[in-house]
Amino acid sequence: MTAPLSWTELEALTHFELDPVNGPTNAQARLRLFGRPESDVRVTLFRDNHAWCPYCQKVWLWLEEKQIPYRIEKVTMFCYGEKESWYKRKVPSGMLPALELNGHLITESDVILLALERAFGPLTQSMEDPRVLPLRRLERLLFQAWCSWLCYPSRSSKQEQYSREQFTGVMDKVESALASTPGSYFLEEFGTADVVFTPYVERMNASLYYYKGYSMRESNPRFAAWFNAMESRSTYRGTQSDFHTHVHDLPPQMGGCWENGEPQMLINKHRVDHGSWFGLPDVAYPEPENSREEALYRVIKHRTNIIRANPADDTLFDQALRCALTLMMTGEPAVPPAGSDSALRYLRDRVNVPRDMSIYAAKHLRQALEATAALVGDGQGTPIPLKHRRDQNPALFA
Ligand SMILES: N[C@@H](CCC(=O)N[C@@H](CS)C(=O)NCC(=O)O)C(=O)O
Repeated sequence: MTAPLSWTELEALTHFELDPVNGPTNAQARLRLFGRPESDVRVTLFRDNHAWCPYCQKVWLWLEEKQIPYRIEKVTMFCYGEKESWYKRKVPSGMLPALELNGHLITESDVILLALERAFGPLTQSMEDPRVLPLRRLERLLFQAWCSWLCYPSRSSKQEQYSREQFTGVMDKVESALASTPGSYFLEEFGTADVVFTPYVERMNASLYYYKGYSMRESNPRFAAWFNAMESRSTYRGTQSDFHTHVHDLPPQMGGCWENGEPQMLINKHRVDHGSWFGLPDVAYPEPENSREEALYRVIKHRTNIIRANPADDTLFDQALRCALTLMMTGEPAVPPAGSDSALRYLRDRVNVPRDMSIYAAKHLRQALEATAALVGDGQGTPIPLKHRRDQNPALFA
């Protein structure tokens, strides 16, 4: 056992650097230039603070793929806190995403993509291409089958089985669509159809694993190959979330997610909530070498707010957090103060991907927080609320 490193000693252990403006896709940027001058910016994307909204992810990914210079304005979603009044004046419904193109405001993600296509050309294929239209319809069909299974309680195991078969039936159609062209993407080349599918299949993969014990990525080989191909793109990696973030973000947004209580579901749920987070089918690309350094860098940057937002005493949690970071960086366990187990697990449950850090960085941080907490007890943090996520209110981090 070792003593926890000081913040200064920890700072010396990270050389993580990322240029948010011209570097790879990232959730922290407020401006993206792709090496162009700021005077080239004609677009502002209004998206949610938590990089959670699936419709925002669709537009975000499109802009990143096309390398269109743009500004980002972040807005709070209703279930996380107070909607900014400047945004309500602009978009009275408060809905996201919205986009300003040459000063004109556009809402509705598909309308936004059509306007962007008109201004900058399509992303390989147009949204209205005759090969893309049936794929867009298939995506909505899969979405409906997913909602019917996930968001309504089953009154019997027969009904549960029916909902599952409805979903896997549509999934078979997705497999056939993917198999009908050479390569891993929906059409011959990566393009609009892949962007349209991305946000919700990422959420389906997470939620069905956790609430239904069904591993979409492991049960569908063409879909798995498509997911791997998406993960070969740094654009997608920059927007990609993890299982833990999704399964706890979804219930307030979807009006509830229903567990089926089956043995595999219970195993999966325990794994997503308590670890180990490595090896989960939320990611398959090899881990970048600097993921621990990234996690450390992000925690150091926001440590004052992280400590303030934690329900535990600041001095106690400061020390406990340094113990976890010491373990993460040196492999040496450092015993945290008695009573800090629930505070460490509170943070373990509130790391948000990709808002705070990328997927592997978050796995390391969750793992170190859990292992350090386990040295002093099995106390859990305040439960994650199901009806809202005001525990993640961005105002706490202003
Ligand atoms: N049809 C819309 C749907 C957009 C939508 O449902 N946005 C949700 C977030 S996923 C929203 O902004 N809700 C308001 C809020 O949560 O603050 C689109 O495609 O843009």
